[in-house]
Amino acid sequence: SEARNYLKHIAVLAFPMATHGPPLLSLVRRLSASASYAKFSFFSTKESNSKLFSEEDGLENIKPYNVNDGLPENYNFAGNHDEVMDYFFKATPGNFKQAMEVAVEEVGKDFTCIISDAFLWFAADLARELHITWVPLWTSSSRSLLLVLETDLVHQKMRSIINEPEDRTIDILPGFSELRISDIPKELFTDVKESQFSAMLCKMGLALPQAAVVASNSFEELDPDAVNLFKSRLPKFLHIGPFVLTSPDPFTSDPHGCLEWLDKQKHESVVYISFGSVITLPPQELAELVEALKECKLPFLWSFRGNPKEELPEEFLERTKEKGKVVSWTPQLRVLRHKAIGVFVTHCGWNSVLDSIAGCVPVICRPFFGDQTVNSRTIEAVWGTGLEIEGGRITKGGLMKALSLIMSTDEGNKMRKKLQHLQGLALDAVRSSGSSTKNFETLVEVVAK
Ligand code: U2F
Repeated sequence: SEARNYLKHIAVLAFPMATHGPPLLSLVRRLSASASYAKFSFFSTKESNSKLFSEEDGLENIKPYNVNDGLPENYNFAGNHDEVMDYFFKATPGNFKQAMEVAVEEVGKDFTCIISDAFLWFAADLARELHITWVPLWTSSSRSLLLVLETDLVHQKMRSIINEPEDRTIDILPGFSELRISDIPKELFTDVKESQFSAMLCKMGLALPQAAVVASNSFEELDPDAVNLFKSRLPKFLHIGPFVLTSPDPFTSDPHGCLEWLDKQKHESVVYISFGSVITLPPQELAELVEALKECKLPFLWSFRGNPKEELPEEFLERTKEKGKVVSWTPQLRVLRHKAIGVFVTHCGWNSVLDSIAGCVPVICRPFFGDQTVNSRTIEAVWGTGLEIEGGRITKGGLMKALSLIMSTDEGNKMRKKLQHLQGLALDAVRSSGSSTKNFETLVEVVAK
């Protein structure tokens, strides 16, 4: 296939951690289907590429290239994702540049465009040096990005209410009046010299206005206030999602037989628990969650990061083996679309939020970092599709209370109705004349230019 003459050669730069690669690859697959004249060279670390691509993919015009992950030789991963990220960022942009040269040589064509995860702000500089366009993809909510773009305003507002209680609301932008001090991502206040993540957000905020367009895995109708705010801040912001409705599900395999197990459970009876791809619960909260699951009568399915046999009490696993299933990974979207699921306990990672809308499953929110606190607040106070866990941390009492509100009162049904409404809006957005489809067509034009 290298012998083919491609009219365009597009570099795709992935952020290799958490669930950032899968949505970027979804976007690229979709683009490649409507741009067969283009070759897409996809750059990520070896580990990330090996999860994203398989031999059978048969993607003729998408080719993965590995970039150096920056880790010292024989590095032993002991659960510290921040450390891995620090090493990765130290290796950028040199690692990408090196691999990009290899791809240009192989394909025999210079790059005509760079698509990247928005986190990789330096792609703006690479594109400028090459005199080509930069198209970043934002993989989370519109609200969380607006707060990053308005970091100065956030700081100014916060200074004016210093020493006020954490649950004080803080009206930063029109339509954001429900936000409390505690919902503002703490990364916006961390010294950029001390945190790569904070430095990255800051640089990203400065770089994004240089993009030809910014794409996002959301849809306009989900958050009209945000759409309005973007008009003056990032006029070329294109909502082209949700990818759960536009693209094949990247996580379909079910080695632990979760779906078969769900088939045996009653309608809307199961509690599904997952805190995404990187978070492990602090020991105290793990213990409280275990106690709640022991006491409550509901069946549960738990996607557990780590080793359940080592980290969960044997007595708990033994006692709940009939009504509960603890596994290392589930086909989450399929799980949430299963009629047996009644509620989803989540960290509010953006992909999980979209999964919950696609499956119309009310959520109980336990956010941890970054965008998650804003997503959680939006779910409870704006969309009304879930509850925040009392006190911000999992306790037996707090969880039992939220579970019984959603599973045994009309609150759960009200949330499901609201979710059905949002799901309908999402389906409309991805129809042939829908907003996300139109925005995607604009994106194709930019990429093909
Ligand atoms: C980071 O998010 P995470 O990777 O921690 O979590 P999600 O955005 O919720 O994505 C998890 C994905 O993995 C899938 C699930 C989602 O697509 O369907 N999954 C699964 O298939 N099976 C499982 O057992 C568990 C998960 C970050 F932490 C967040 O704050 C950001 O919002 C997010 C996007 O930028 O990235």
